[in-house]
Amino acid sequence: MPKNGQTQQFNKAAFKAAVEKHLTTTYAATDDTATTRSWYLAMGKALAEISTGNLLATEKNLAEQKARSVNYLSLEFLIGRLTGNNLISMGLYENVAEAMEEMGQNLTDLLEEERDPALGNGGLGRLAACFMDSLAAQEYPAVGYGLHYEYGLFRQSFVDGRQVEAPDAWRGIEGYPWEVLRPELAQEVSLYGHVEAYTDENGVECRRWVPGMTVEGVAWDLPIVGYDNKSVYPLRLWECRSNAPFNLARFNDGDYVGAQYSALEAGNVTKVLYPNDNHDQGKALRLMQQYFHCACSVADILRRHEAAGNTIESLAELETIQLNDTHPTIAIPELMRILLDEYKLGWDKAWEISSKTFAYTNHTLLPEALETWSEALIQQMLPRHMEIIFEINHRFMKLVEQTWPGNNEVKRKLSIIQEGPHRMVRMANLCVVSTYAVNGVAALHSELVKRDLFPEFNELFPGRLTNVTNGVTPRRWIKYCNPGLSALISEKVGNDWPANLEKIAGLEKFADDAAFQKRYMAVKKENKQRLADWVEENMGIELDTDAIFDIQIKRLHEYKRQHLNLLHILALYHRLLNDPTFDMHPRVFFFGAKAAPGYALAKDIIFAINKVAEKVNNDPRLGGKLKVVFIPDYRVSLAEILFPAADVSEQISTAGKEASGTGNMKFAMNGALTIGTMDGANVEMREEVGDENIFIFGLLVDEVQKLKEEGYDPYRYYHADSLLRAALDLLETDEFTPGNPGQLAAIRHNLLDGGDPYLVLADFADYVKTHEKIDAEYRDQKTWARKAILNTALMSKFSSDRSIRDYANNIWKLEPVSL
Ligand code: 26M
Repeated sequence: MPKNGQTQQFNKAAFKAAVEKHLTTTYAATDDTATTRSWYLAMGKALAEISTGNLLATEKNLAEQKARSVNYLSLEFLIGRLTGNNLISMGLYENVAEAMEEMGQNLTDLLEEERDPALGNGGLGRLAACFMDSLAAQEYPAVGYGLHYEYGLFRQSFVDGRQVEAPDAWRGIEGYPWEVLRPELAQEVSLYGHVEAYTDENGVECRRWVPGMTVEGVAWDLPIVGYDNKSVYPLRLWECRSNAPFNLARFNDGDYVGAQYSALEAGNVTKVLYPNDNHDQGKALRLMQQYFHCACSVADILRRHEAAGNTIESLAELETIQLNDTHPTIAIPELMRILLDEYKLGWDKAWEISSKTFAYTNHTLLPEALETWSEALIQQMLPRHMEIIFEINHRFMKLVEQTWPGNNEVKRKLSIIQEGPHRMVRMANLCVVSTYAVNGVAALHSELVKRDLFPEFNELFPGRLTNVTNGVTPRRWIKYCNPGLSALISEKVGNDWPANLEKIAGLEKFADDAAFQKRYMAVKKENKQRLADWVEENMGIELDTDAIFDIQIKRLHEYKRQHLNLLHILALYHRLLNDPTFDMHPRVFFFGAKAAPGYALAKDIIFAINKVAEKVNNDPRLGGKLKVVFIPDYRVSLAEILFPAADVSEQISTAGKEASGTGNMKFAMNGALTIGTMDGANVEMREEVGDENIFIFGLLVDEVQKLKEEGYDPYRYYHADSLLRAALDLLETDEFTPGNPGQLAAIRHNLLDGGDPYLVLADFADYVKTHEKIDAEYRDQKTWARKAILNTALMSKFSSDRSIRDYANNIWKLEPVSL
């Protein structure tokens, strides 16, 4: 098979016939009535026919070979549009463009018809999508298990600068062309009820769950197409449907009708993705989503295992289950329940299998993001699971007693059950106790997991806590989104770099080559123009592509410090208007961010940035030097335009708070220079590119901790720094909200009287100084080009292919199986 070419047999006439067939029989359109949308849908269906065939072939081959597989359990997969990406993976981009052209259709226009499947919030969901891409590209046998939400992450618009949320019906009324229903894989899922003791036919005392009701789980598969190979793995998404006839009988016989049902209509369970990010809310319906996801997924894993003719005792040899954060933790007691109550294994055997099957990834240290569930809620919804959790904890507490005899404090700290008036189940503790591997997502983060979050667990289970640094797929985040740069890279290092990112190191030797620098910067300019065109067309703001494009795109959160960026903008505004000696290279500050709907301060920050943008963009006194653009409804498809267009990447979280970051990697690959703190994966990026090719500022983790211990006083910085004072005080005036002073004051208040929990003021001065350095260095385009090229050249570590190899070699012990 020729590599980096067409991996798919392509018969143009047959393909065109398939498109025509779907146009008429699936979408009831004729050549005359078909819209661009119907053409896109029909093309998608014709392509899905190919991928579905390969999906079934891959499934069959893996079952026959009894291959060891990973099951990636995640409540979120932020996959982004599939059509363009799958065309690239199949090696059919040009062929299909030509076929569609012959039918009078432009492929680029057709691709724009696809809505983003926004089945995730941010980093964690996008990581799951990159990992599926890398598993398939390297043919590590895998199934992704997620939820088929009817509504994905809300759509965001701004009304008078304020975020307004609207539902995201990502499938449209026609359904999503890439998804295939797998009716034969449906599962029944139980909820509520009680546990009863009984004596089995052998006279053994047993316990079993007598459910109060059941719902149905229906599987939809999305094809994850391996780049440049024939493997296609399923992303299996479960949709909840009510099985009303069965339930009605139970509802009617009186016994089972209780208040507990009133909240639930089965159709609601997978209705909508919860829009939280790094914040735990403890809502019952969310627990139901988690359990529904886990019950369907575990049952499907066991079904596959048995269908391939394997015994339950060999489960851990053939299957591993990776938990993407604690969201799918309930899969652990679910597997234990099945092993104990259905397979009738003893506790020790069941525990051995289960604890050798599960591994867990931690994505956060933020206390408010660590999930806990009320014991009472679990008891009511999943009574047998609560029993099993108690038993796990009971046995674990004995181990703690052996290790630290008589030490009740350490028991209280490590217990899976948090004591108090309302007992809570700590899901992270349950994970660490019940899995064979726990990993953080960047070197620094994993060290802090060991040192600060779970020090005693690290003593109890030496070697269990490890690191796998995150990565991103170079197929979507370079090849697909940055065709100009991709062509340039291929010319210099050959065209197999998307599957072997180590190859881009070959660019290093061109970093000082003036001709190459010119072409590299010309590509950057084109990408900036593409973004400027989008902004002009969609927001009516005109931009100068000679300006520095400075971009911060990520969820809105205090710890990510979009308000530090805002304060810097206010400082520039102040200096441009008040300091005649001050000069700066023109700059455009871009933001893209959604705030969780209940997060008031995050919404205030969005409002403030929008108000500042309104004023700044129209103030003739600034001479066009300063522009602020808040891109509405930031999502994967817009990220694909933003990353390639950046000169400067903002990665400015308080040290110790951002577990890894992944946008930081996408920017650097695409030649943006990072301004960032020593946090998350920024630390490792600095190691790769060298200190001269990244702009690091701010307090280090230990300095942050020390300052907090000593008693941090934000007013000290306010009084000592007149520029900071000017910036903060602007928030109290009506400068940006004419006639309404104080509309932006909540941010100032949070920073000064609210104690500035993320040390924005402490890092402000260094941040400003570092931006001055950026301003100066940008003026020397040769040096800048050299640094940008080196960033692209030295990012190979951050391919998600490398992350997946780390998981496969160090945790999963998984071998590729090629089709
Ligand atoms: C919580 C409760 C209810 C509903 C949803 C949630 C929830 C959803 C997503 C909580 C956290 C969620 O995601 C957290 C996240 O995205 N973390 C990021 O993970 C990335 C991948 O590892 C890291 O790069 C980021 O640093 C980390 O913040």
